[in-house]
Amino acid sequence: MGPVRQVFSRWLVWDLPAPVRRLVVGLVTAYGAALAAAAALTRFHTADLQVFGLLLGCTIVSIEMTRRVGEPTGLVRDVYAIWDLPVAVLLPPLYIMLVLGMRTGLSQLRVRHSVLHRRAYSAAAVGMAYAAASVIFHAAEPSLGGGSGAGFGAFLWMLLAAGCGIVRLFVSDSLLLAAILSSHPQTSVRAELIGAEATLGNAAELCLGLLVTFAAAHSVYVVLFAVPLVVWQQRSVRHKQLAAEARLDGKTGLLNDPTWRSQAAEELARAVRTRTPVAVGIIDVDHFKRVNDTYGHPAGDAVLAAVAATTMGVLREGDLVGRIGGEEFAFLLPYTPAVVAAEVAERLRQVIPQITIPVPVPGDAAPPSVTVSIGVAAAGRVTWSLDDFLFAADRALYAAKDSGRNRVFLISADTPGDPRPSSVNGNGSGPA
Ligand code: GH3
Ligand code: MG
Ligand code: MG
Repeated sequence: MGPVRQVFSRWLVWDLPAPVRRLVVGLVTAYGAALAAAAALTRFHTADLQVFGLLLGCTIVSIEMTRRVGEPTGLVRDVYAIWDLPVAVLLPPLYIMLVLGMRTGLSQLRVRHSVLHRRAYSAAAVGMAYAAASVIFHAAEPSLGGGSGAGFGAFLWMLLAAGCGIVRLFVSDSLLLAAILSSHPQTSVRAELIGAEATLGNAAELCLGLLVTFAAAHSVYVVLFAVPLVVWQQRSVRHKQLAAEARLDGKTGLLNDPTWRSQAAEELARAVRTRTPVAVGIIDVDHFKRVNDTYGHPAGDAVLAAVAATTMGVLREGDLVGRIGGEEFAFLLPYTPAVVAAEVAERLRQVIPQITIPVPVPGDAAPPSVTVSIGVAAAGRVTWSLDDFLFAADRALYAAKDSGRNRVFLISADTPGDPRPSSVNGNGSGPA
């Protein structure tokens, strides 16, 4: 294989399911076309190039001074809008599109080698959004009359810039959401996009961006005073993201094993104090090795992510879900008696085989689908430790596997004895 083919084969975009591939290729191509059109339409002025050079320099310094902090692998949040907004507002759209392209290249080379199509898509999404904001700003600015001058006129000018910043955020988040949801339909990104913390972060970033824009409109070198502020802000945002990410399992987004155990132990201590019932369950995917053998490891990973997302969807907000092994997941249900825990596990057992997994399928094979076996250990009054619960749930899981898989088995601390099939609806819990 020649070097060009090698590069292209690493561009994993070709492995994506068709709708996601169309979205990625479509947006990146449209971005290239918009960039070419903007380049053809832009009249270059020395003053513009000076502002562009200075703000681009600030961006590069900010990246270089924070790159050792690293970059999280999920939805990446940063504070570069503080440098982007002035470029979009003060200069023709071409410049912000160039900044996005250059920053993406620099992040890829200097911070973290990420999957190329993901970086390209993000850059195109944010770049298109800024280009739209820039076009709107330049179209509306003349009607304000006074420019960024002073007094109330300046306030109106800032309001227009703020409006464009909000348009940018809305367009880029919508495009990112479209890609996330078309590749992982079950993903919940509400907290990351519109949670309280995210909204406050966006507001702070926008306001700082507006102040820098106003300063740059009056005297461009003043923006240098914002450099330490942006570096400091970027570091703290990244630290927070990385600390949160270290608690999660990278493949599924669930709590990882140590985090799940420590939070589960806290929940158990609380259940002992408040004398409330608790149930702990272990889910094991049936014959998972066959999925890997038939469809390949990446498809296996997609199945794990889909099972995790579905489990999160079925359980309630306060329930704890973690990935405790390769294809094993654990859940803890606070305030939940045995009979309800069995119902919840039964719902999972029935829902998981219905998941459609968005992966390319070899030849005319059927898309992957899996069943699960679940062992549940429940206690009305908690006297067991977490290890006791897990040991009991594991025994119940083995009993479920032994009796043919695709079943829920239950052990109750209140009625000692061997694991028994949970008898939701009085039918016994197993395949029809
Ligand atoms: P059983 O019904 O008895 O549980 O059979 P099984 O095939 O699910 O169980 P087994 O323990 O034999 O195999 C588990 C497989 O899970 C083997 C391992 O390669 C695979 N696995 C573990 N972690 C991962 C992962 O992160 N990704 C993928 N794709 N496969 C994984
Ligand atoms: Mg297993
Ligand atoms: Mg298994």
